[in-house]
Amino acid sequence: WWGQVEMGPPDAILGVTEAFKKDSNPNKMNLGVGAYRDDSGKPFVLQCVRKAEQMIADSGLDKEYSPIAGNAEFCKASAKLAFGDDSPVIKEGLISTVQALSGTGALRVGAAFLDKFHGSKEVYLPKPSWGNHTPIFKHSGMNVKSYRYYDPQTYGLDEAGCFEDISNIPEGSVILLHACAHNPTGVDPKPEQWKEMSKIIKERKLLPFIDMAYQGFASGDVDRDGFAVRHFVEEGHNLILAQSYSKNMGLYGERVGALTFVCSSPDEAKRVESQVKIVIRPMYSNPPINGARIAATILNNPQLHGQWLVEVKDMADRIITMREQLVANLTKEGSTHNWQHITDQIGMFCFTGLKEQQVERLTKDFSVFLTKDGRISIAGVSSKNVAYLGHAIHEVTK
Ligand code: PLP
Ligand code: TYF
Repeated sequence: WWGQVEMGPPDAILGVTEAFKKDSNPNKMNLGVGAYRDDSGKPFVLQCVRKAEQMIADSGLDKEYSPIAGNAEFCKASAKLAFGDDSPVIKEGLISTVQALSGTGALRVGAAFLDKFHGSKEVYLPKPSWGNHTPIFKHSGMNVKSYRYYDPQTYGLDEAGCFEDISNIPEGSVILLHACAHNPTGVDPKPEQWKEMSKIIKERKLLPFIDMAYQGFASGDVDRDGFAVRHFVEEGHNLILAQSYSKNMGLYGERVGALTFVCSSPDEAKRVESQVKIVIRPMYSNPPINGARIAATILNNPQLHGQWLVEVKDMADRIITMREQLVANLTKEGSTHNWQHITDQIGMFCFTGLKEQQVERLTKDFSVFLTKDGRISIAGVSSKNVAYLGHAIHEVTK
């Protein structure tokens, strides 16, 4: 039956890990996938997660199905984390939040809802955007377009191009925004630029779909990283928000996320939620229970919450230190290029500006694995291998 099925290409990001595993060089580095590693290069489980797991195990909860919309305590706490404890949209009942299969699942359900209920099928992504955004929206029946975002000349935001393109997006379209720590570029708009974007988006009557996969990971402070989301809400936008706990709680494989609709009235929020549940039911019926319990326990227990904030900041700070050490090592190697963007860019990734051929050499000659676009996951850099990486990058950029 499947004789005609052609071999598919490996995933652009996860395929890098596959190639990395096959390499026998003891100095090899996996800078492909965005997954945090501690300074000894090991996957990191947060202490607050270990404690929450223990508390959950001790409480002897059952394993019944979750409701379609997931763990209600988790949903409430997620909305508070995103919008702030005293957010009027929460108090006034203007939001509807459902648990999702992490950020990817939140985007996918949100996109399916849009395909079913939104007037426009057009969604505009920043150029470039996370590689999975295009297939997620296409798979849901949406048409994917783009707006200018990154300027390869300055390694920063193409402010004029971005504003101009957004000003020309047809009314009613959906615009996807990365709340913070833009993937893959590490370039975020400054608060003033977010304000301008909010204004233009409102004038153009666009629907913002905000993807927040890294709250806390950009600055080390979850409230600061929530600036864009909170500003858009204060400005009265009705929007959709996808949240992920993969990175900021290190819950990658637990698949913990949330999808929130900010609506015009409590009645609208209830109607929207009823339909989101109808979208979810044939997709996966209801979400898994364990990860949401862990996240809810951390968010709702003041002591664990406090510890979590410290641990998020520790992860963010280690990444910032590695950025500085990478630049220091490039300088030590004698590189004459300007590498300031490595420290200017934020979050898990650095968009190095390396060309495809240089990326190929880095992998072939030095066993440094990264995506073809020159993105490196700084989370994979440690005090032990940063000198090697500096040397390797210098060698291919001489
Ligand atoms: N959105 C962006 C921009 C991401 O970078 C990621 C993960 O890398 C996600 C969403 C979703 O990840 P997950 O499905 O693990 O929450
Ligand atoms: O590194 C990145 O950009 C992500 C990481 O289910 C990732 O693609 C990997 C697996 C997954 C979601 C995100």
